Amino acid sequence: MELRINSERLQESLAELGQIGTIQSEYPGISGVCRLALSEEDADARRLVIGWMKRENLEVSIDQIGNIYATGPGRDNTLAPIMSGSHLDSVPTGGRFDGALGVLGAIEVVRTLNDHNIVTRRPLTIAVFTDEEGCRFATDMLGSAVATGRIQLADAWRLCDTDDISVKSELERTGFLGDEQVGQRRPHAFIECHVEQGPVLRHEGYDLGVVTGVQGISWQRLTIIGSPAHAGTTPTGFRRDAGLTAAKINIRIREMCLSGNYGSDMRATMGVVRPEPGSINVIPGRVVATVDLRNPVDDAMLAAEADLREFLKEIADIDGVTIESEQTARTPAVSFNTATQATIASVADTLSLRHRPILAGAGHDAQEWSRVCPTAMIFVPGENDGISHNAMEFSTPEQCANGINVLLNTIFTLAEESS
Ligand code: HGY
Ligand code: MN
Ligand code: MN
Repeated sequence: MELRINSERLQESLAELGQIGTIQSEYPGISGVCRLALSEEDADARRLVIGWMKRENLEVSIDQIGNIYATGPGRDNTLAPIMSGSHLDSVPTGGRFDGALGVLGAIEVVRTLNDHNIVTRRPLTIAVFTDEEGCRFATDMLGSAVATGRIQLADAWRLCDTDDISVKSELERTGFLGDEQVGQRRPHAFIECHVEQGPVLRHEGYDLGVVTGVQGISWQRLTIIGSPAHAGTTPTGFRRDAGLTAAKINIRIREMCLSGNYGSDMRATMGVVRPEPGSINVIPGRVVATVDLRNPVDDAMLAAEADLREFLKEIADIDGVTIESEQTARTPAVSFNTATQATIASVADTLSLRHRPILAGAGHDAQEWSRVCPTAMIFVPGENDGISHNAMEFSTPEQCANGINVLLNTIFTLAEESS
């Protein structure tokens, strides 16, 4: 039996959630969201979603890193649940679908099963994970990484934002410092539906992507120390210009990508460049800059990191500055469970939806859960070349419904598995 979701209801939920932390974009009439992890906006979004979970008679529990788990009973509650979910936090210029589609889609799955009075064999858990984006507290997938043992709770609690406000104090302030002990949950399987955040599916005419895995991620924060000096009186030869060094590093990471020496898919971004004192007539004496490297091949990532380390030493000498590097996130490339992928593909076939295997360019909570249980993802195409981390992020109601219908029927299939 193929079930179908209530697409209008899903769209209403996406629209209502999209009102929380809404920001106007530079595009007339297009709004995005800014819901930084554990901000008031993130907390409001969490409270809205918990209300919807309780309306479906799900039992809600919050763990010590603020992850939210909402569970509905199965026919056999001795069996491990099927878990599905994603995140509600966003980047500062976020779209309405990144993370939200996975959370609201999982809620729509439960709503649809309840509409039909269907109780699956296994219990179902919907999850909302804390600080997936990593923009505010400097490391990504924080909630999932703690729940699956990659990051220790105490280390996570200690992380601070640029105002020196800690994760733990924000969990307390927002009321999401839960008492469920982290690391206890081991679902039978984890499925996440997410927007592709890229152009491939839309351009190639596919309805959805069966995600094969996630590429490796390496984040570092650089602190470049030169000396502030007068922009007018300081001869070029006397300068120790941290801003110039940051620019050279940015050019170098682009050259590394274009060189082909680290594979054809390496990507590098200097997303943060904060010169100090930031005055037009002062040579920057200090710059905080971030480097985000992505590579689907672990050896190539290691080579890129090593070569960048060498370059930093060289350029520090040449420019007369010092460069401190702090690794803030590092995850290897991940492959998802092939049997779980096959279930998604077969469900998509049953629903006559065109699909292809696709590697995730972005990091996702599913990458963490893939270490502890069979895990896979469903990608939904996006309009506007699949742009994301941008208010123009948009997937049509039909694209969303296709993805969540596959999520629904995949969960329904997996929930009947005995082992
Ligand atoms: O940065 C990422 O890949 C994800 O959006 N957190
Ligand atoms: Mn996301
Ligand atoms: Mn994102």
